[in-house]
Amino acid sequence: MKFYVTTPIYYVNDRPHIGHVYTTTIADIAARFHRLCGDEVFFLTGTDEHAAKVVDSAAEHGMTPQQWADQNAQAFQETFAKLGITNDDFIRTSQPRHKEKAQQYMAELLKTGDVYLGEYEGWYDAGQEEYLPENKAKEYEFKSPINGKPLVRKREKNYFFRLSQYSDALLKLLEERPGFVQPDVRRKEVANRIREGLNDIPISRTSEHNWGIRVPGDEAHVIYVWIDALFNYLSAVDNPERRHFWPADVHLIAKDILWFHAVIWPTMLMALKRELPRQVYAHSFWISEGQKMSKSLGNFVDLEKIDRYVADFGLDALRYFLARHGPLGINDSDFADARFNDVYNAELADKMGNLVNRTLTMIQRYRNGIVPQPKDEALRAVAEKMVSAYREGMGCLDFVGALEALWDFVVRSNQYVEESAPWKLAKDPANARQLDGVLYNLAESARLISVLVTPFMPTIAQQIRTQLGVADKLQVFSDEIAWGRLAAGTKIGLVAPLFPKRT
Ligand code: ME8
Repeated sequence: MKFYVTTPIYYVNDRPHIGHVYTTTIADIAARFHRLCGDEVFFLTGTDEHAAKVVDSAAEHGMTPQQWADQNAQAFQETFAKLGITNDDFIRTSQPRHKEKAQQYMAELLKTGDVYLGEYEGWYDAGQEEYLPENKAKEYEFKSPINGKPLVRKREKNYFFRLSQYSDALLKLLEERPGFVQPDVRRKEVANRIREGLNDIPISRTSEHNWGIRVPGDEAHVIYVWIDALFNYLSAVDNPERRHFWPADVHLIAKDILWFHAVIWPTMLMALKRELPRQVYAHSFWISEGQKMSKSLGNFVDLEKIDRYVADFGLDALRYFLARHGPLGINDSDFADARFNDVYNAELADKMGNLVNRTLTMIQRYRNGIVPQPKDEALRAVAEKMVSAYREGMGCLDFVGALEALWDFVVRSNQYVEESAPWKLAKDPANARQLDGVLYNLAESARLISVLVTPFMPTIAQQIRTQLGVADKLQVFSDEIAWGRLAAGTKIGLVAPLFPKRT
């Protein structure tokens, strides 16, 4: 099976922050899981570079827009590399390979009869590069719902796309394929807004700055930056080697840009007669220390702060925190320092770290570091039930559910240690076989945990495997999850705490 996952392409004007890191990390976890399952994965991220504000910022910094974009795109690439993100490609909309394809799609659109030249006047949110419908503009008191800056009344001659003709097709799509927009609440929001009526939308802008992709055959216009940006998902794989990846399996985004992905993008693809992506998944937002992140409040989780967390707790702990306590689903999440600390200590150090550490320490102490023979399969049924819940969660981006199932199993295994009290069994040689069986079950649990945490905490997973003496490369997921795979007689490695306690 193939699996094609994308993140938004980020505005090159911003510095990367926790929001960008979050979506990209979630996509990375999905990509790693599918690779583990043996799927052929294509994981795409990148930068959106033709926004008008790039021209302004570049000028402020005494650079050309391209120089400014190059510098900032590099910051994103370096950040993702540093954070161990395994994207297969990084697309930049200023790259010739993208520009060429975008022009080709635009030329195709111009021929469809769905596009006409018209004039538009409306309320424009310059920060978001989008027009707001009259009623929305009013609702937000003519200020940007995103950055609070006043909307601008603007009039432009543009190429328009007949979005208004697509209401029925879109509503049918949402009804027939409920998985197309997830979570359900978001799909319903989109459907309700479609029912309020769709206006035709501009897909070009007058090219004031010579920054953007020209509309083929019309020097006066560039492709509207949002249309240019959406094209990236297709342009990146629109070549003989990658064509089989289309349609994308999931476009991972946050709720702020759902309209573009759930309404505009599929209608573009319908007009272009291309297959639609299988899913658009819109997660919610990180806030920070209980409030909306804002530079002026000083609660922005920026790169420097992210670096500090990685230095203090390790990259894998950050990934775990993002996946387990982040805004997948419909609720916003709070990135709070105290919460991070608690999660690290309670869930990582006390539960998982402790289970693995005490298991290996006992094998060291009571069995000279050799994994003993199995006796019974006391944990097998719970393990199998957990694996199936984990699998289900991983398959539908319910990473919180998958991790909950896994952590329940960790808790159950810790209880099993208490109940079977190996330290008591060790006192009487008559219990030797019993003790063997308990230690084997625990070691096998640790192995299984190492497999299942791999997409979330690849380094920790490898550390567990090295300590357990099974450091060789993971085989395919379906084999690895079979209970009893750990060979008796395995010599364990050096034992060390996975998550040293923090205060
Ligand atoms: O919108 N919490 O780019 P962008 C969680 N270029 N995720 C967040 C977040 C937060 N507080 N803030 C940002 C654009 N994000 C366009 C996209 S795609 C064809 C073009 C993440 O740089 C989240 O994924 O503003 C959100 O959708 C994205 O960053 C917006 O990134």
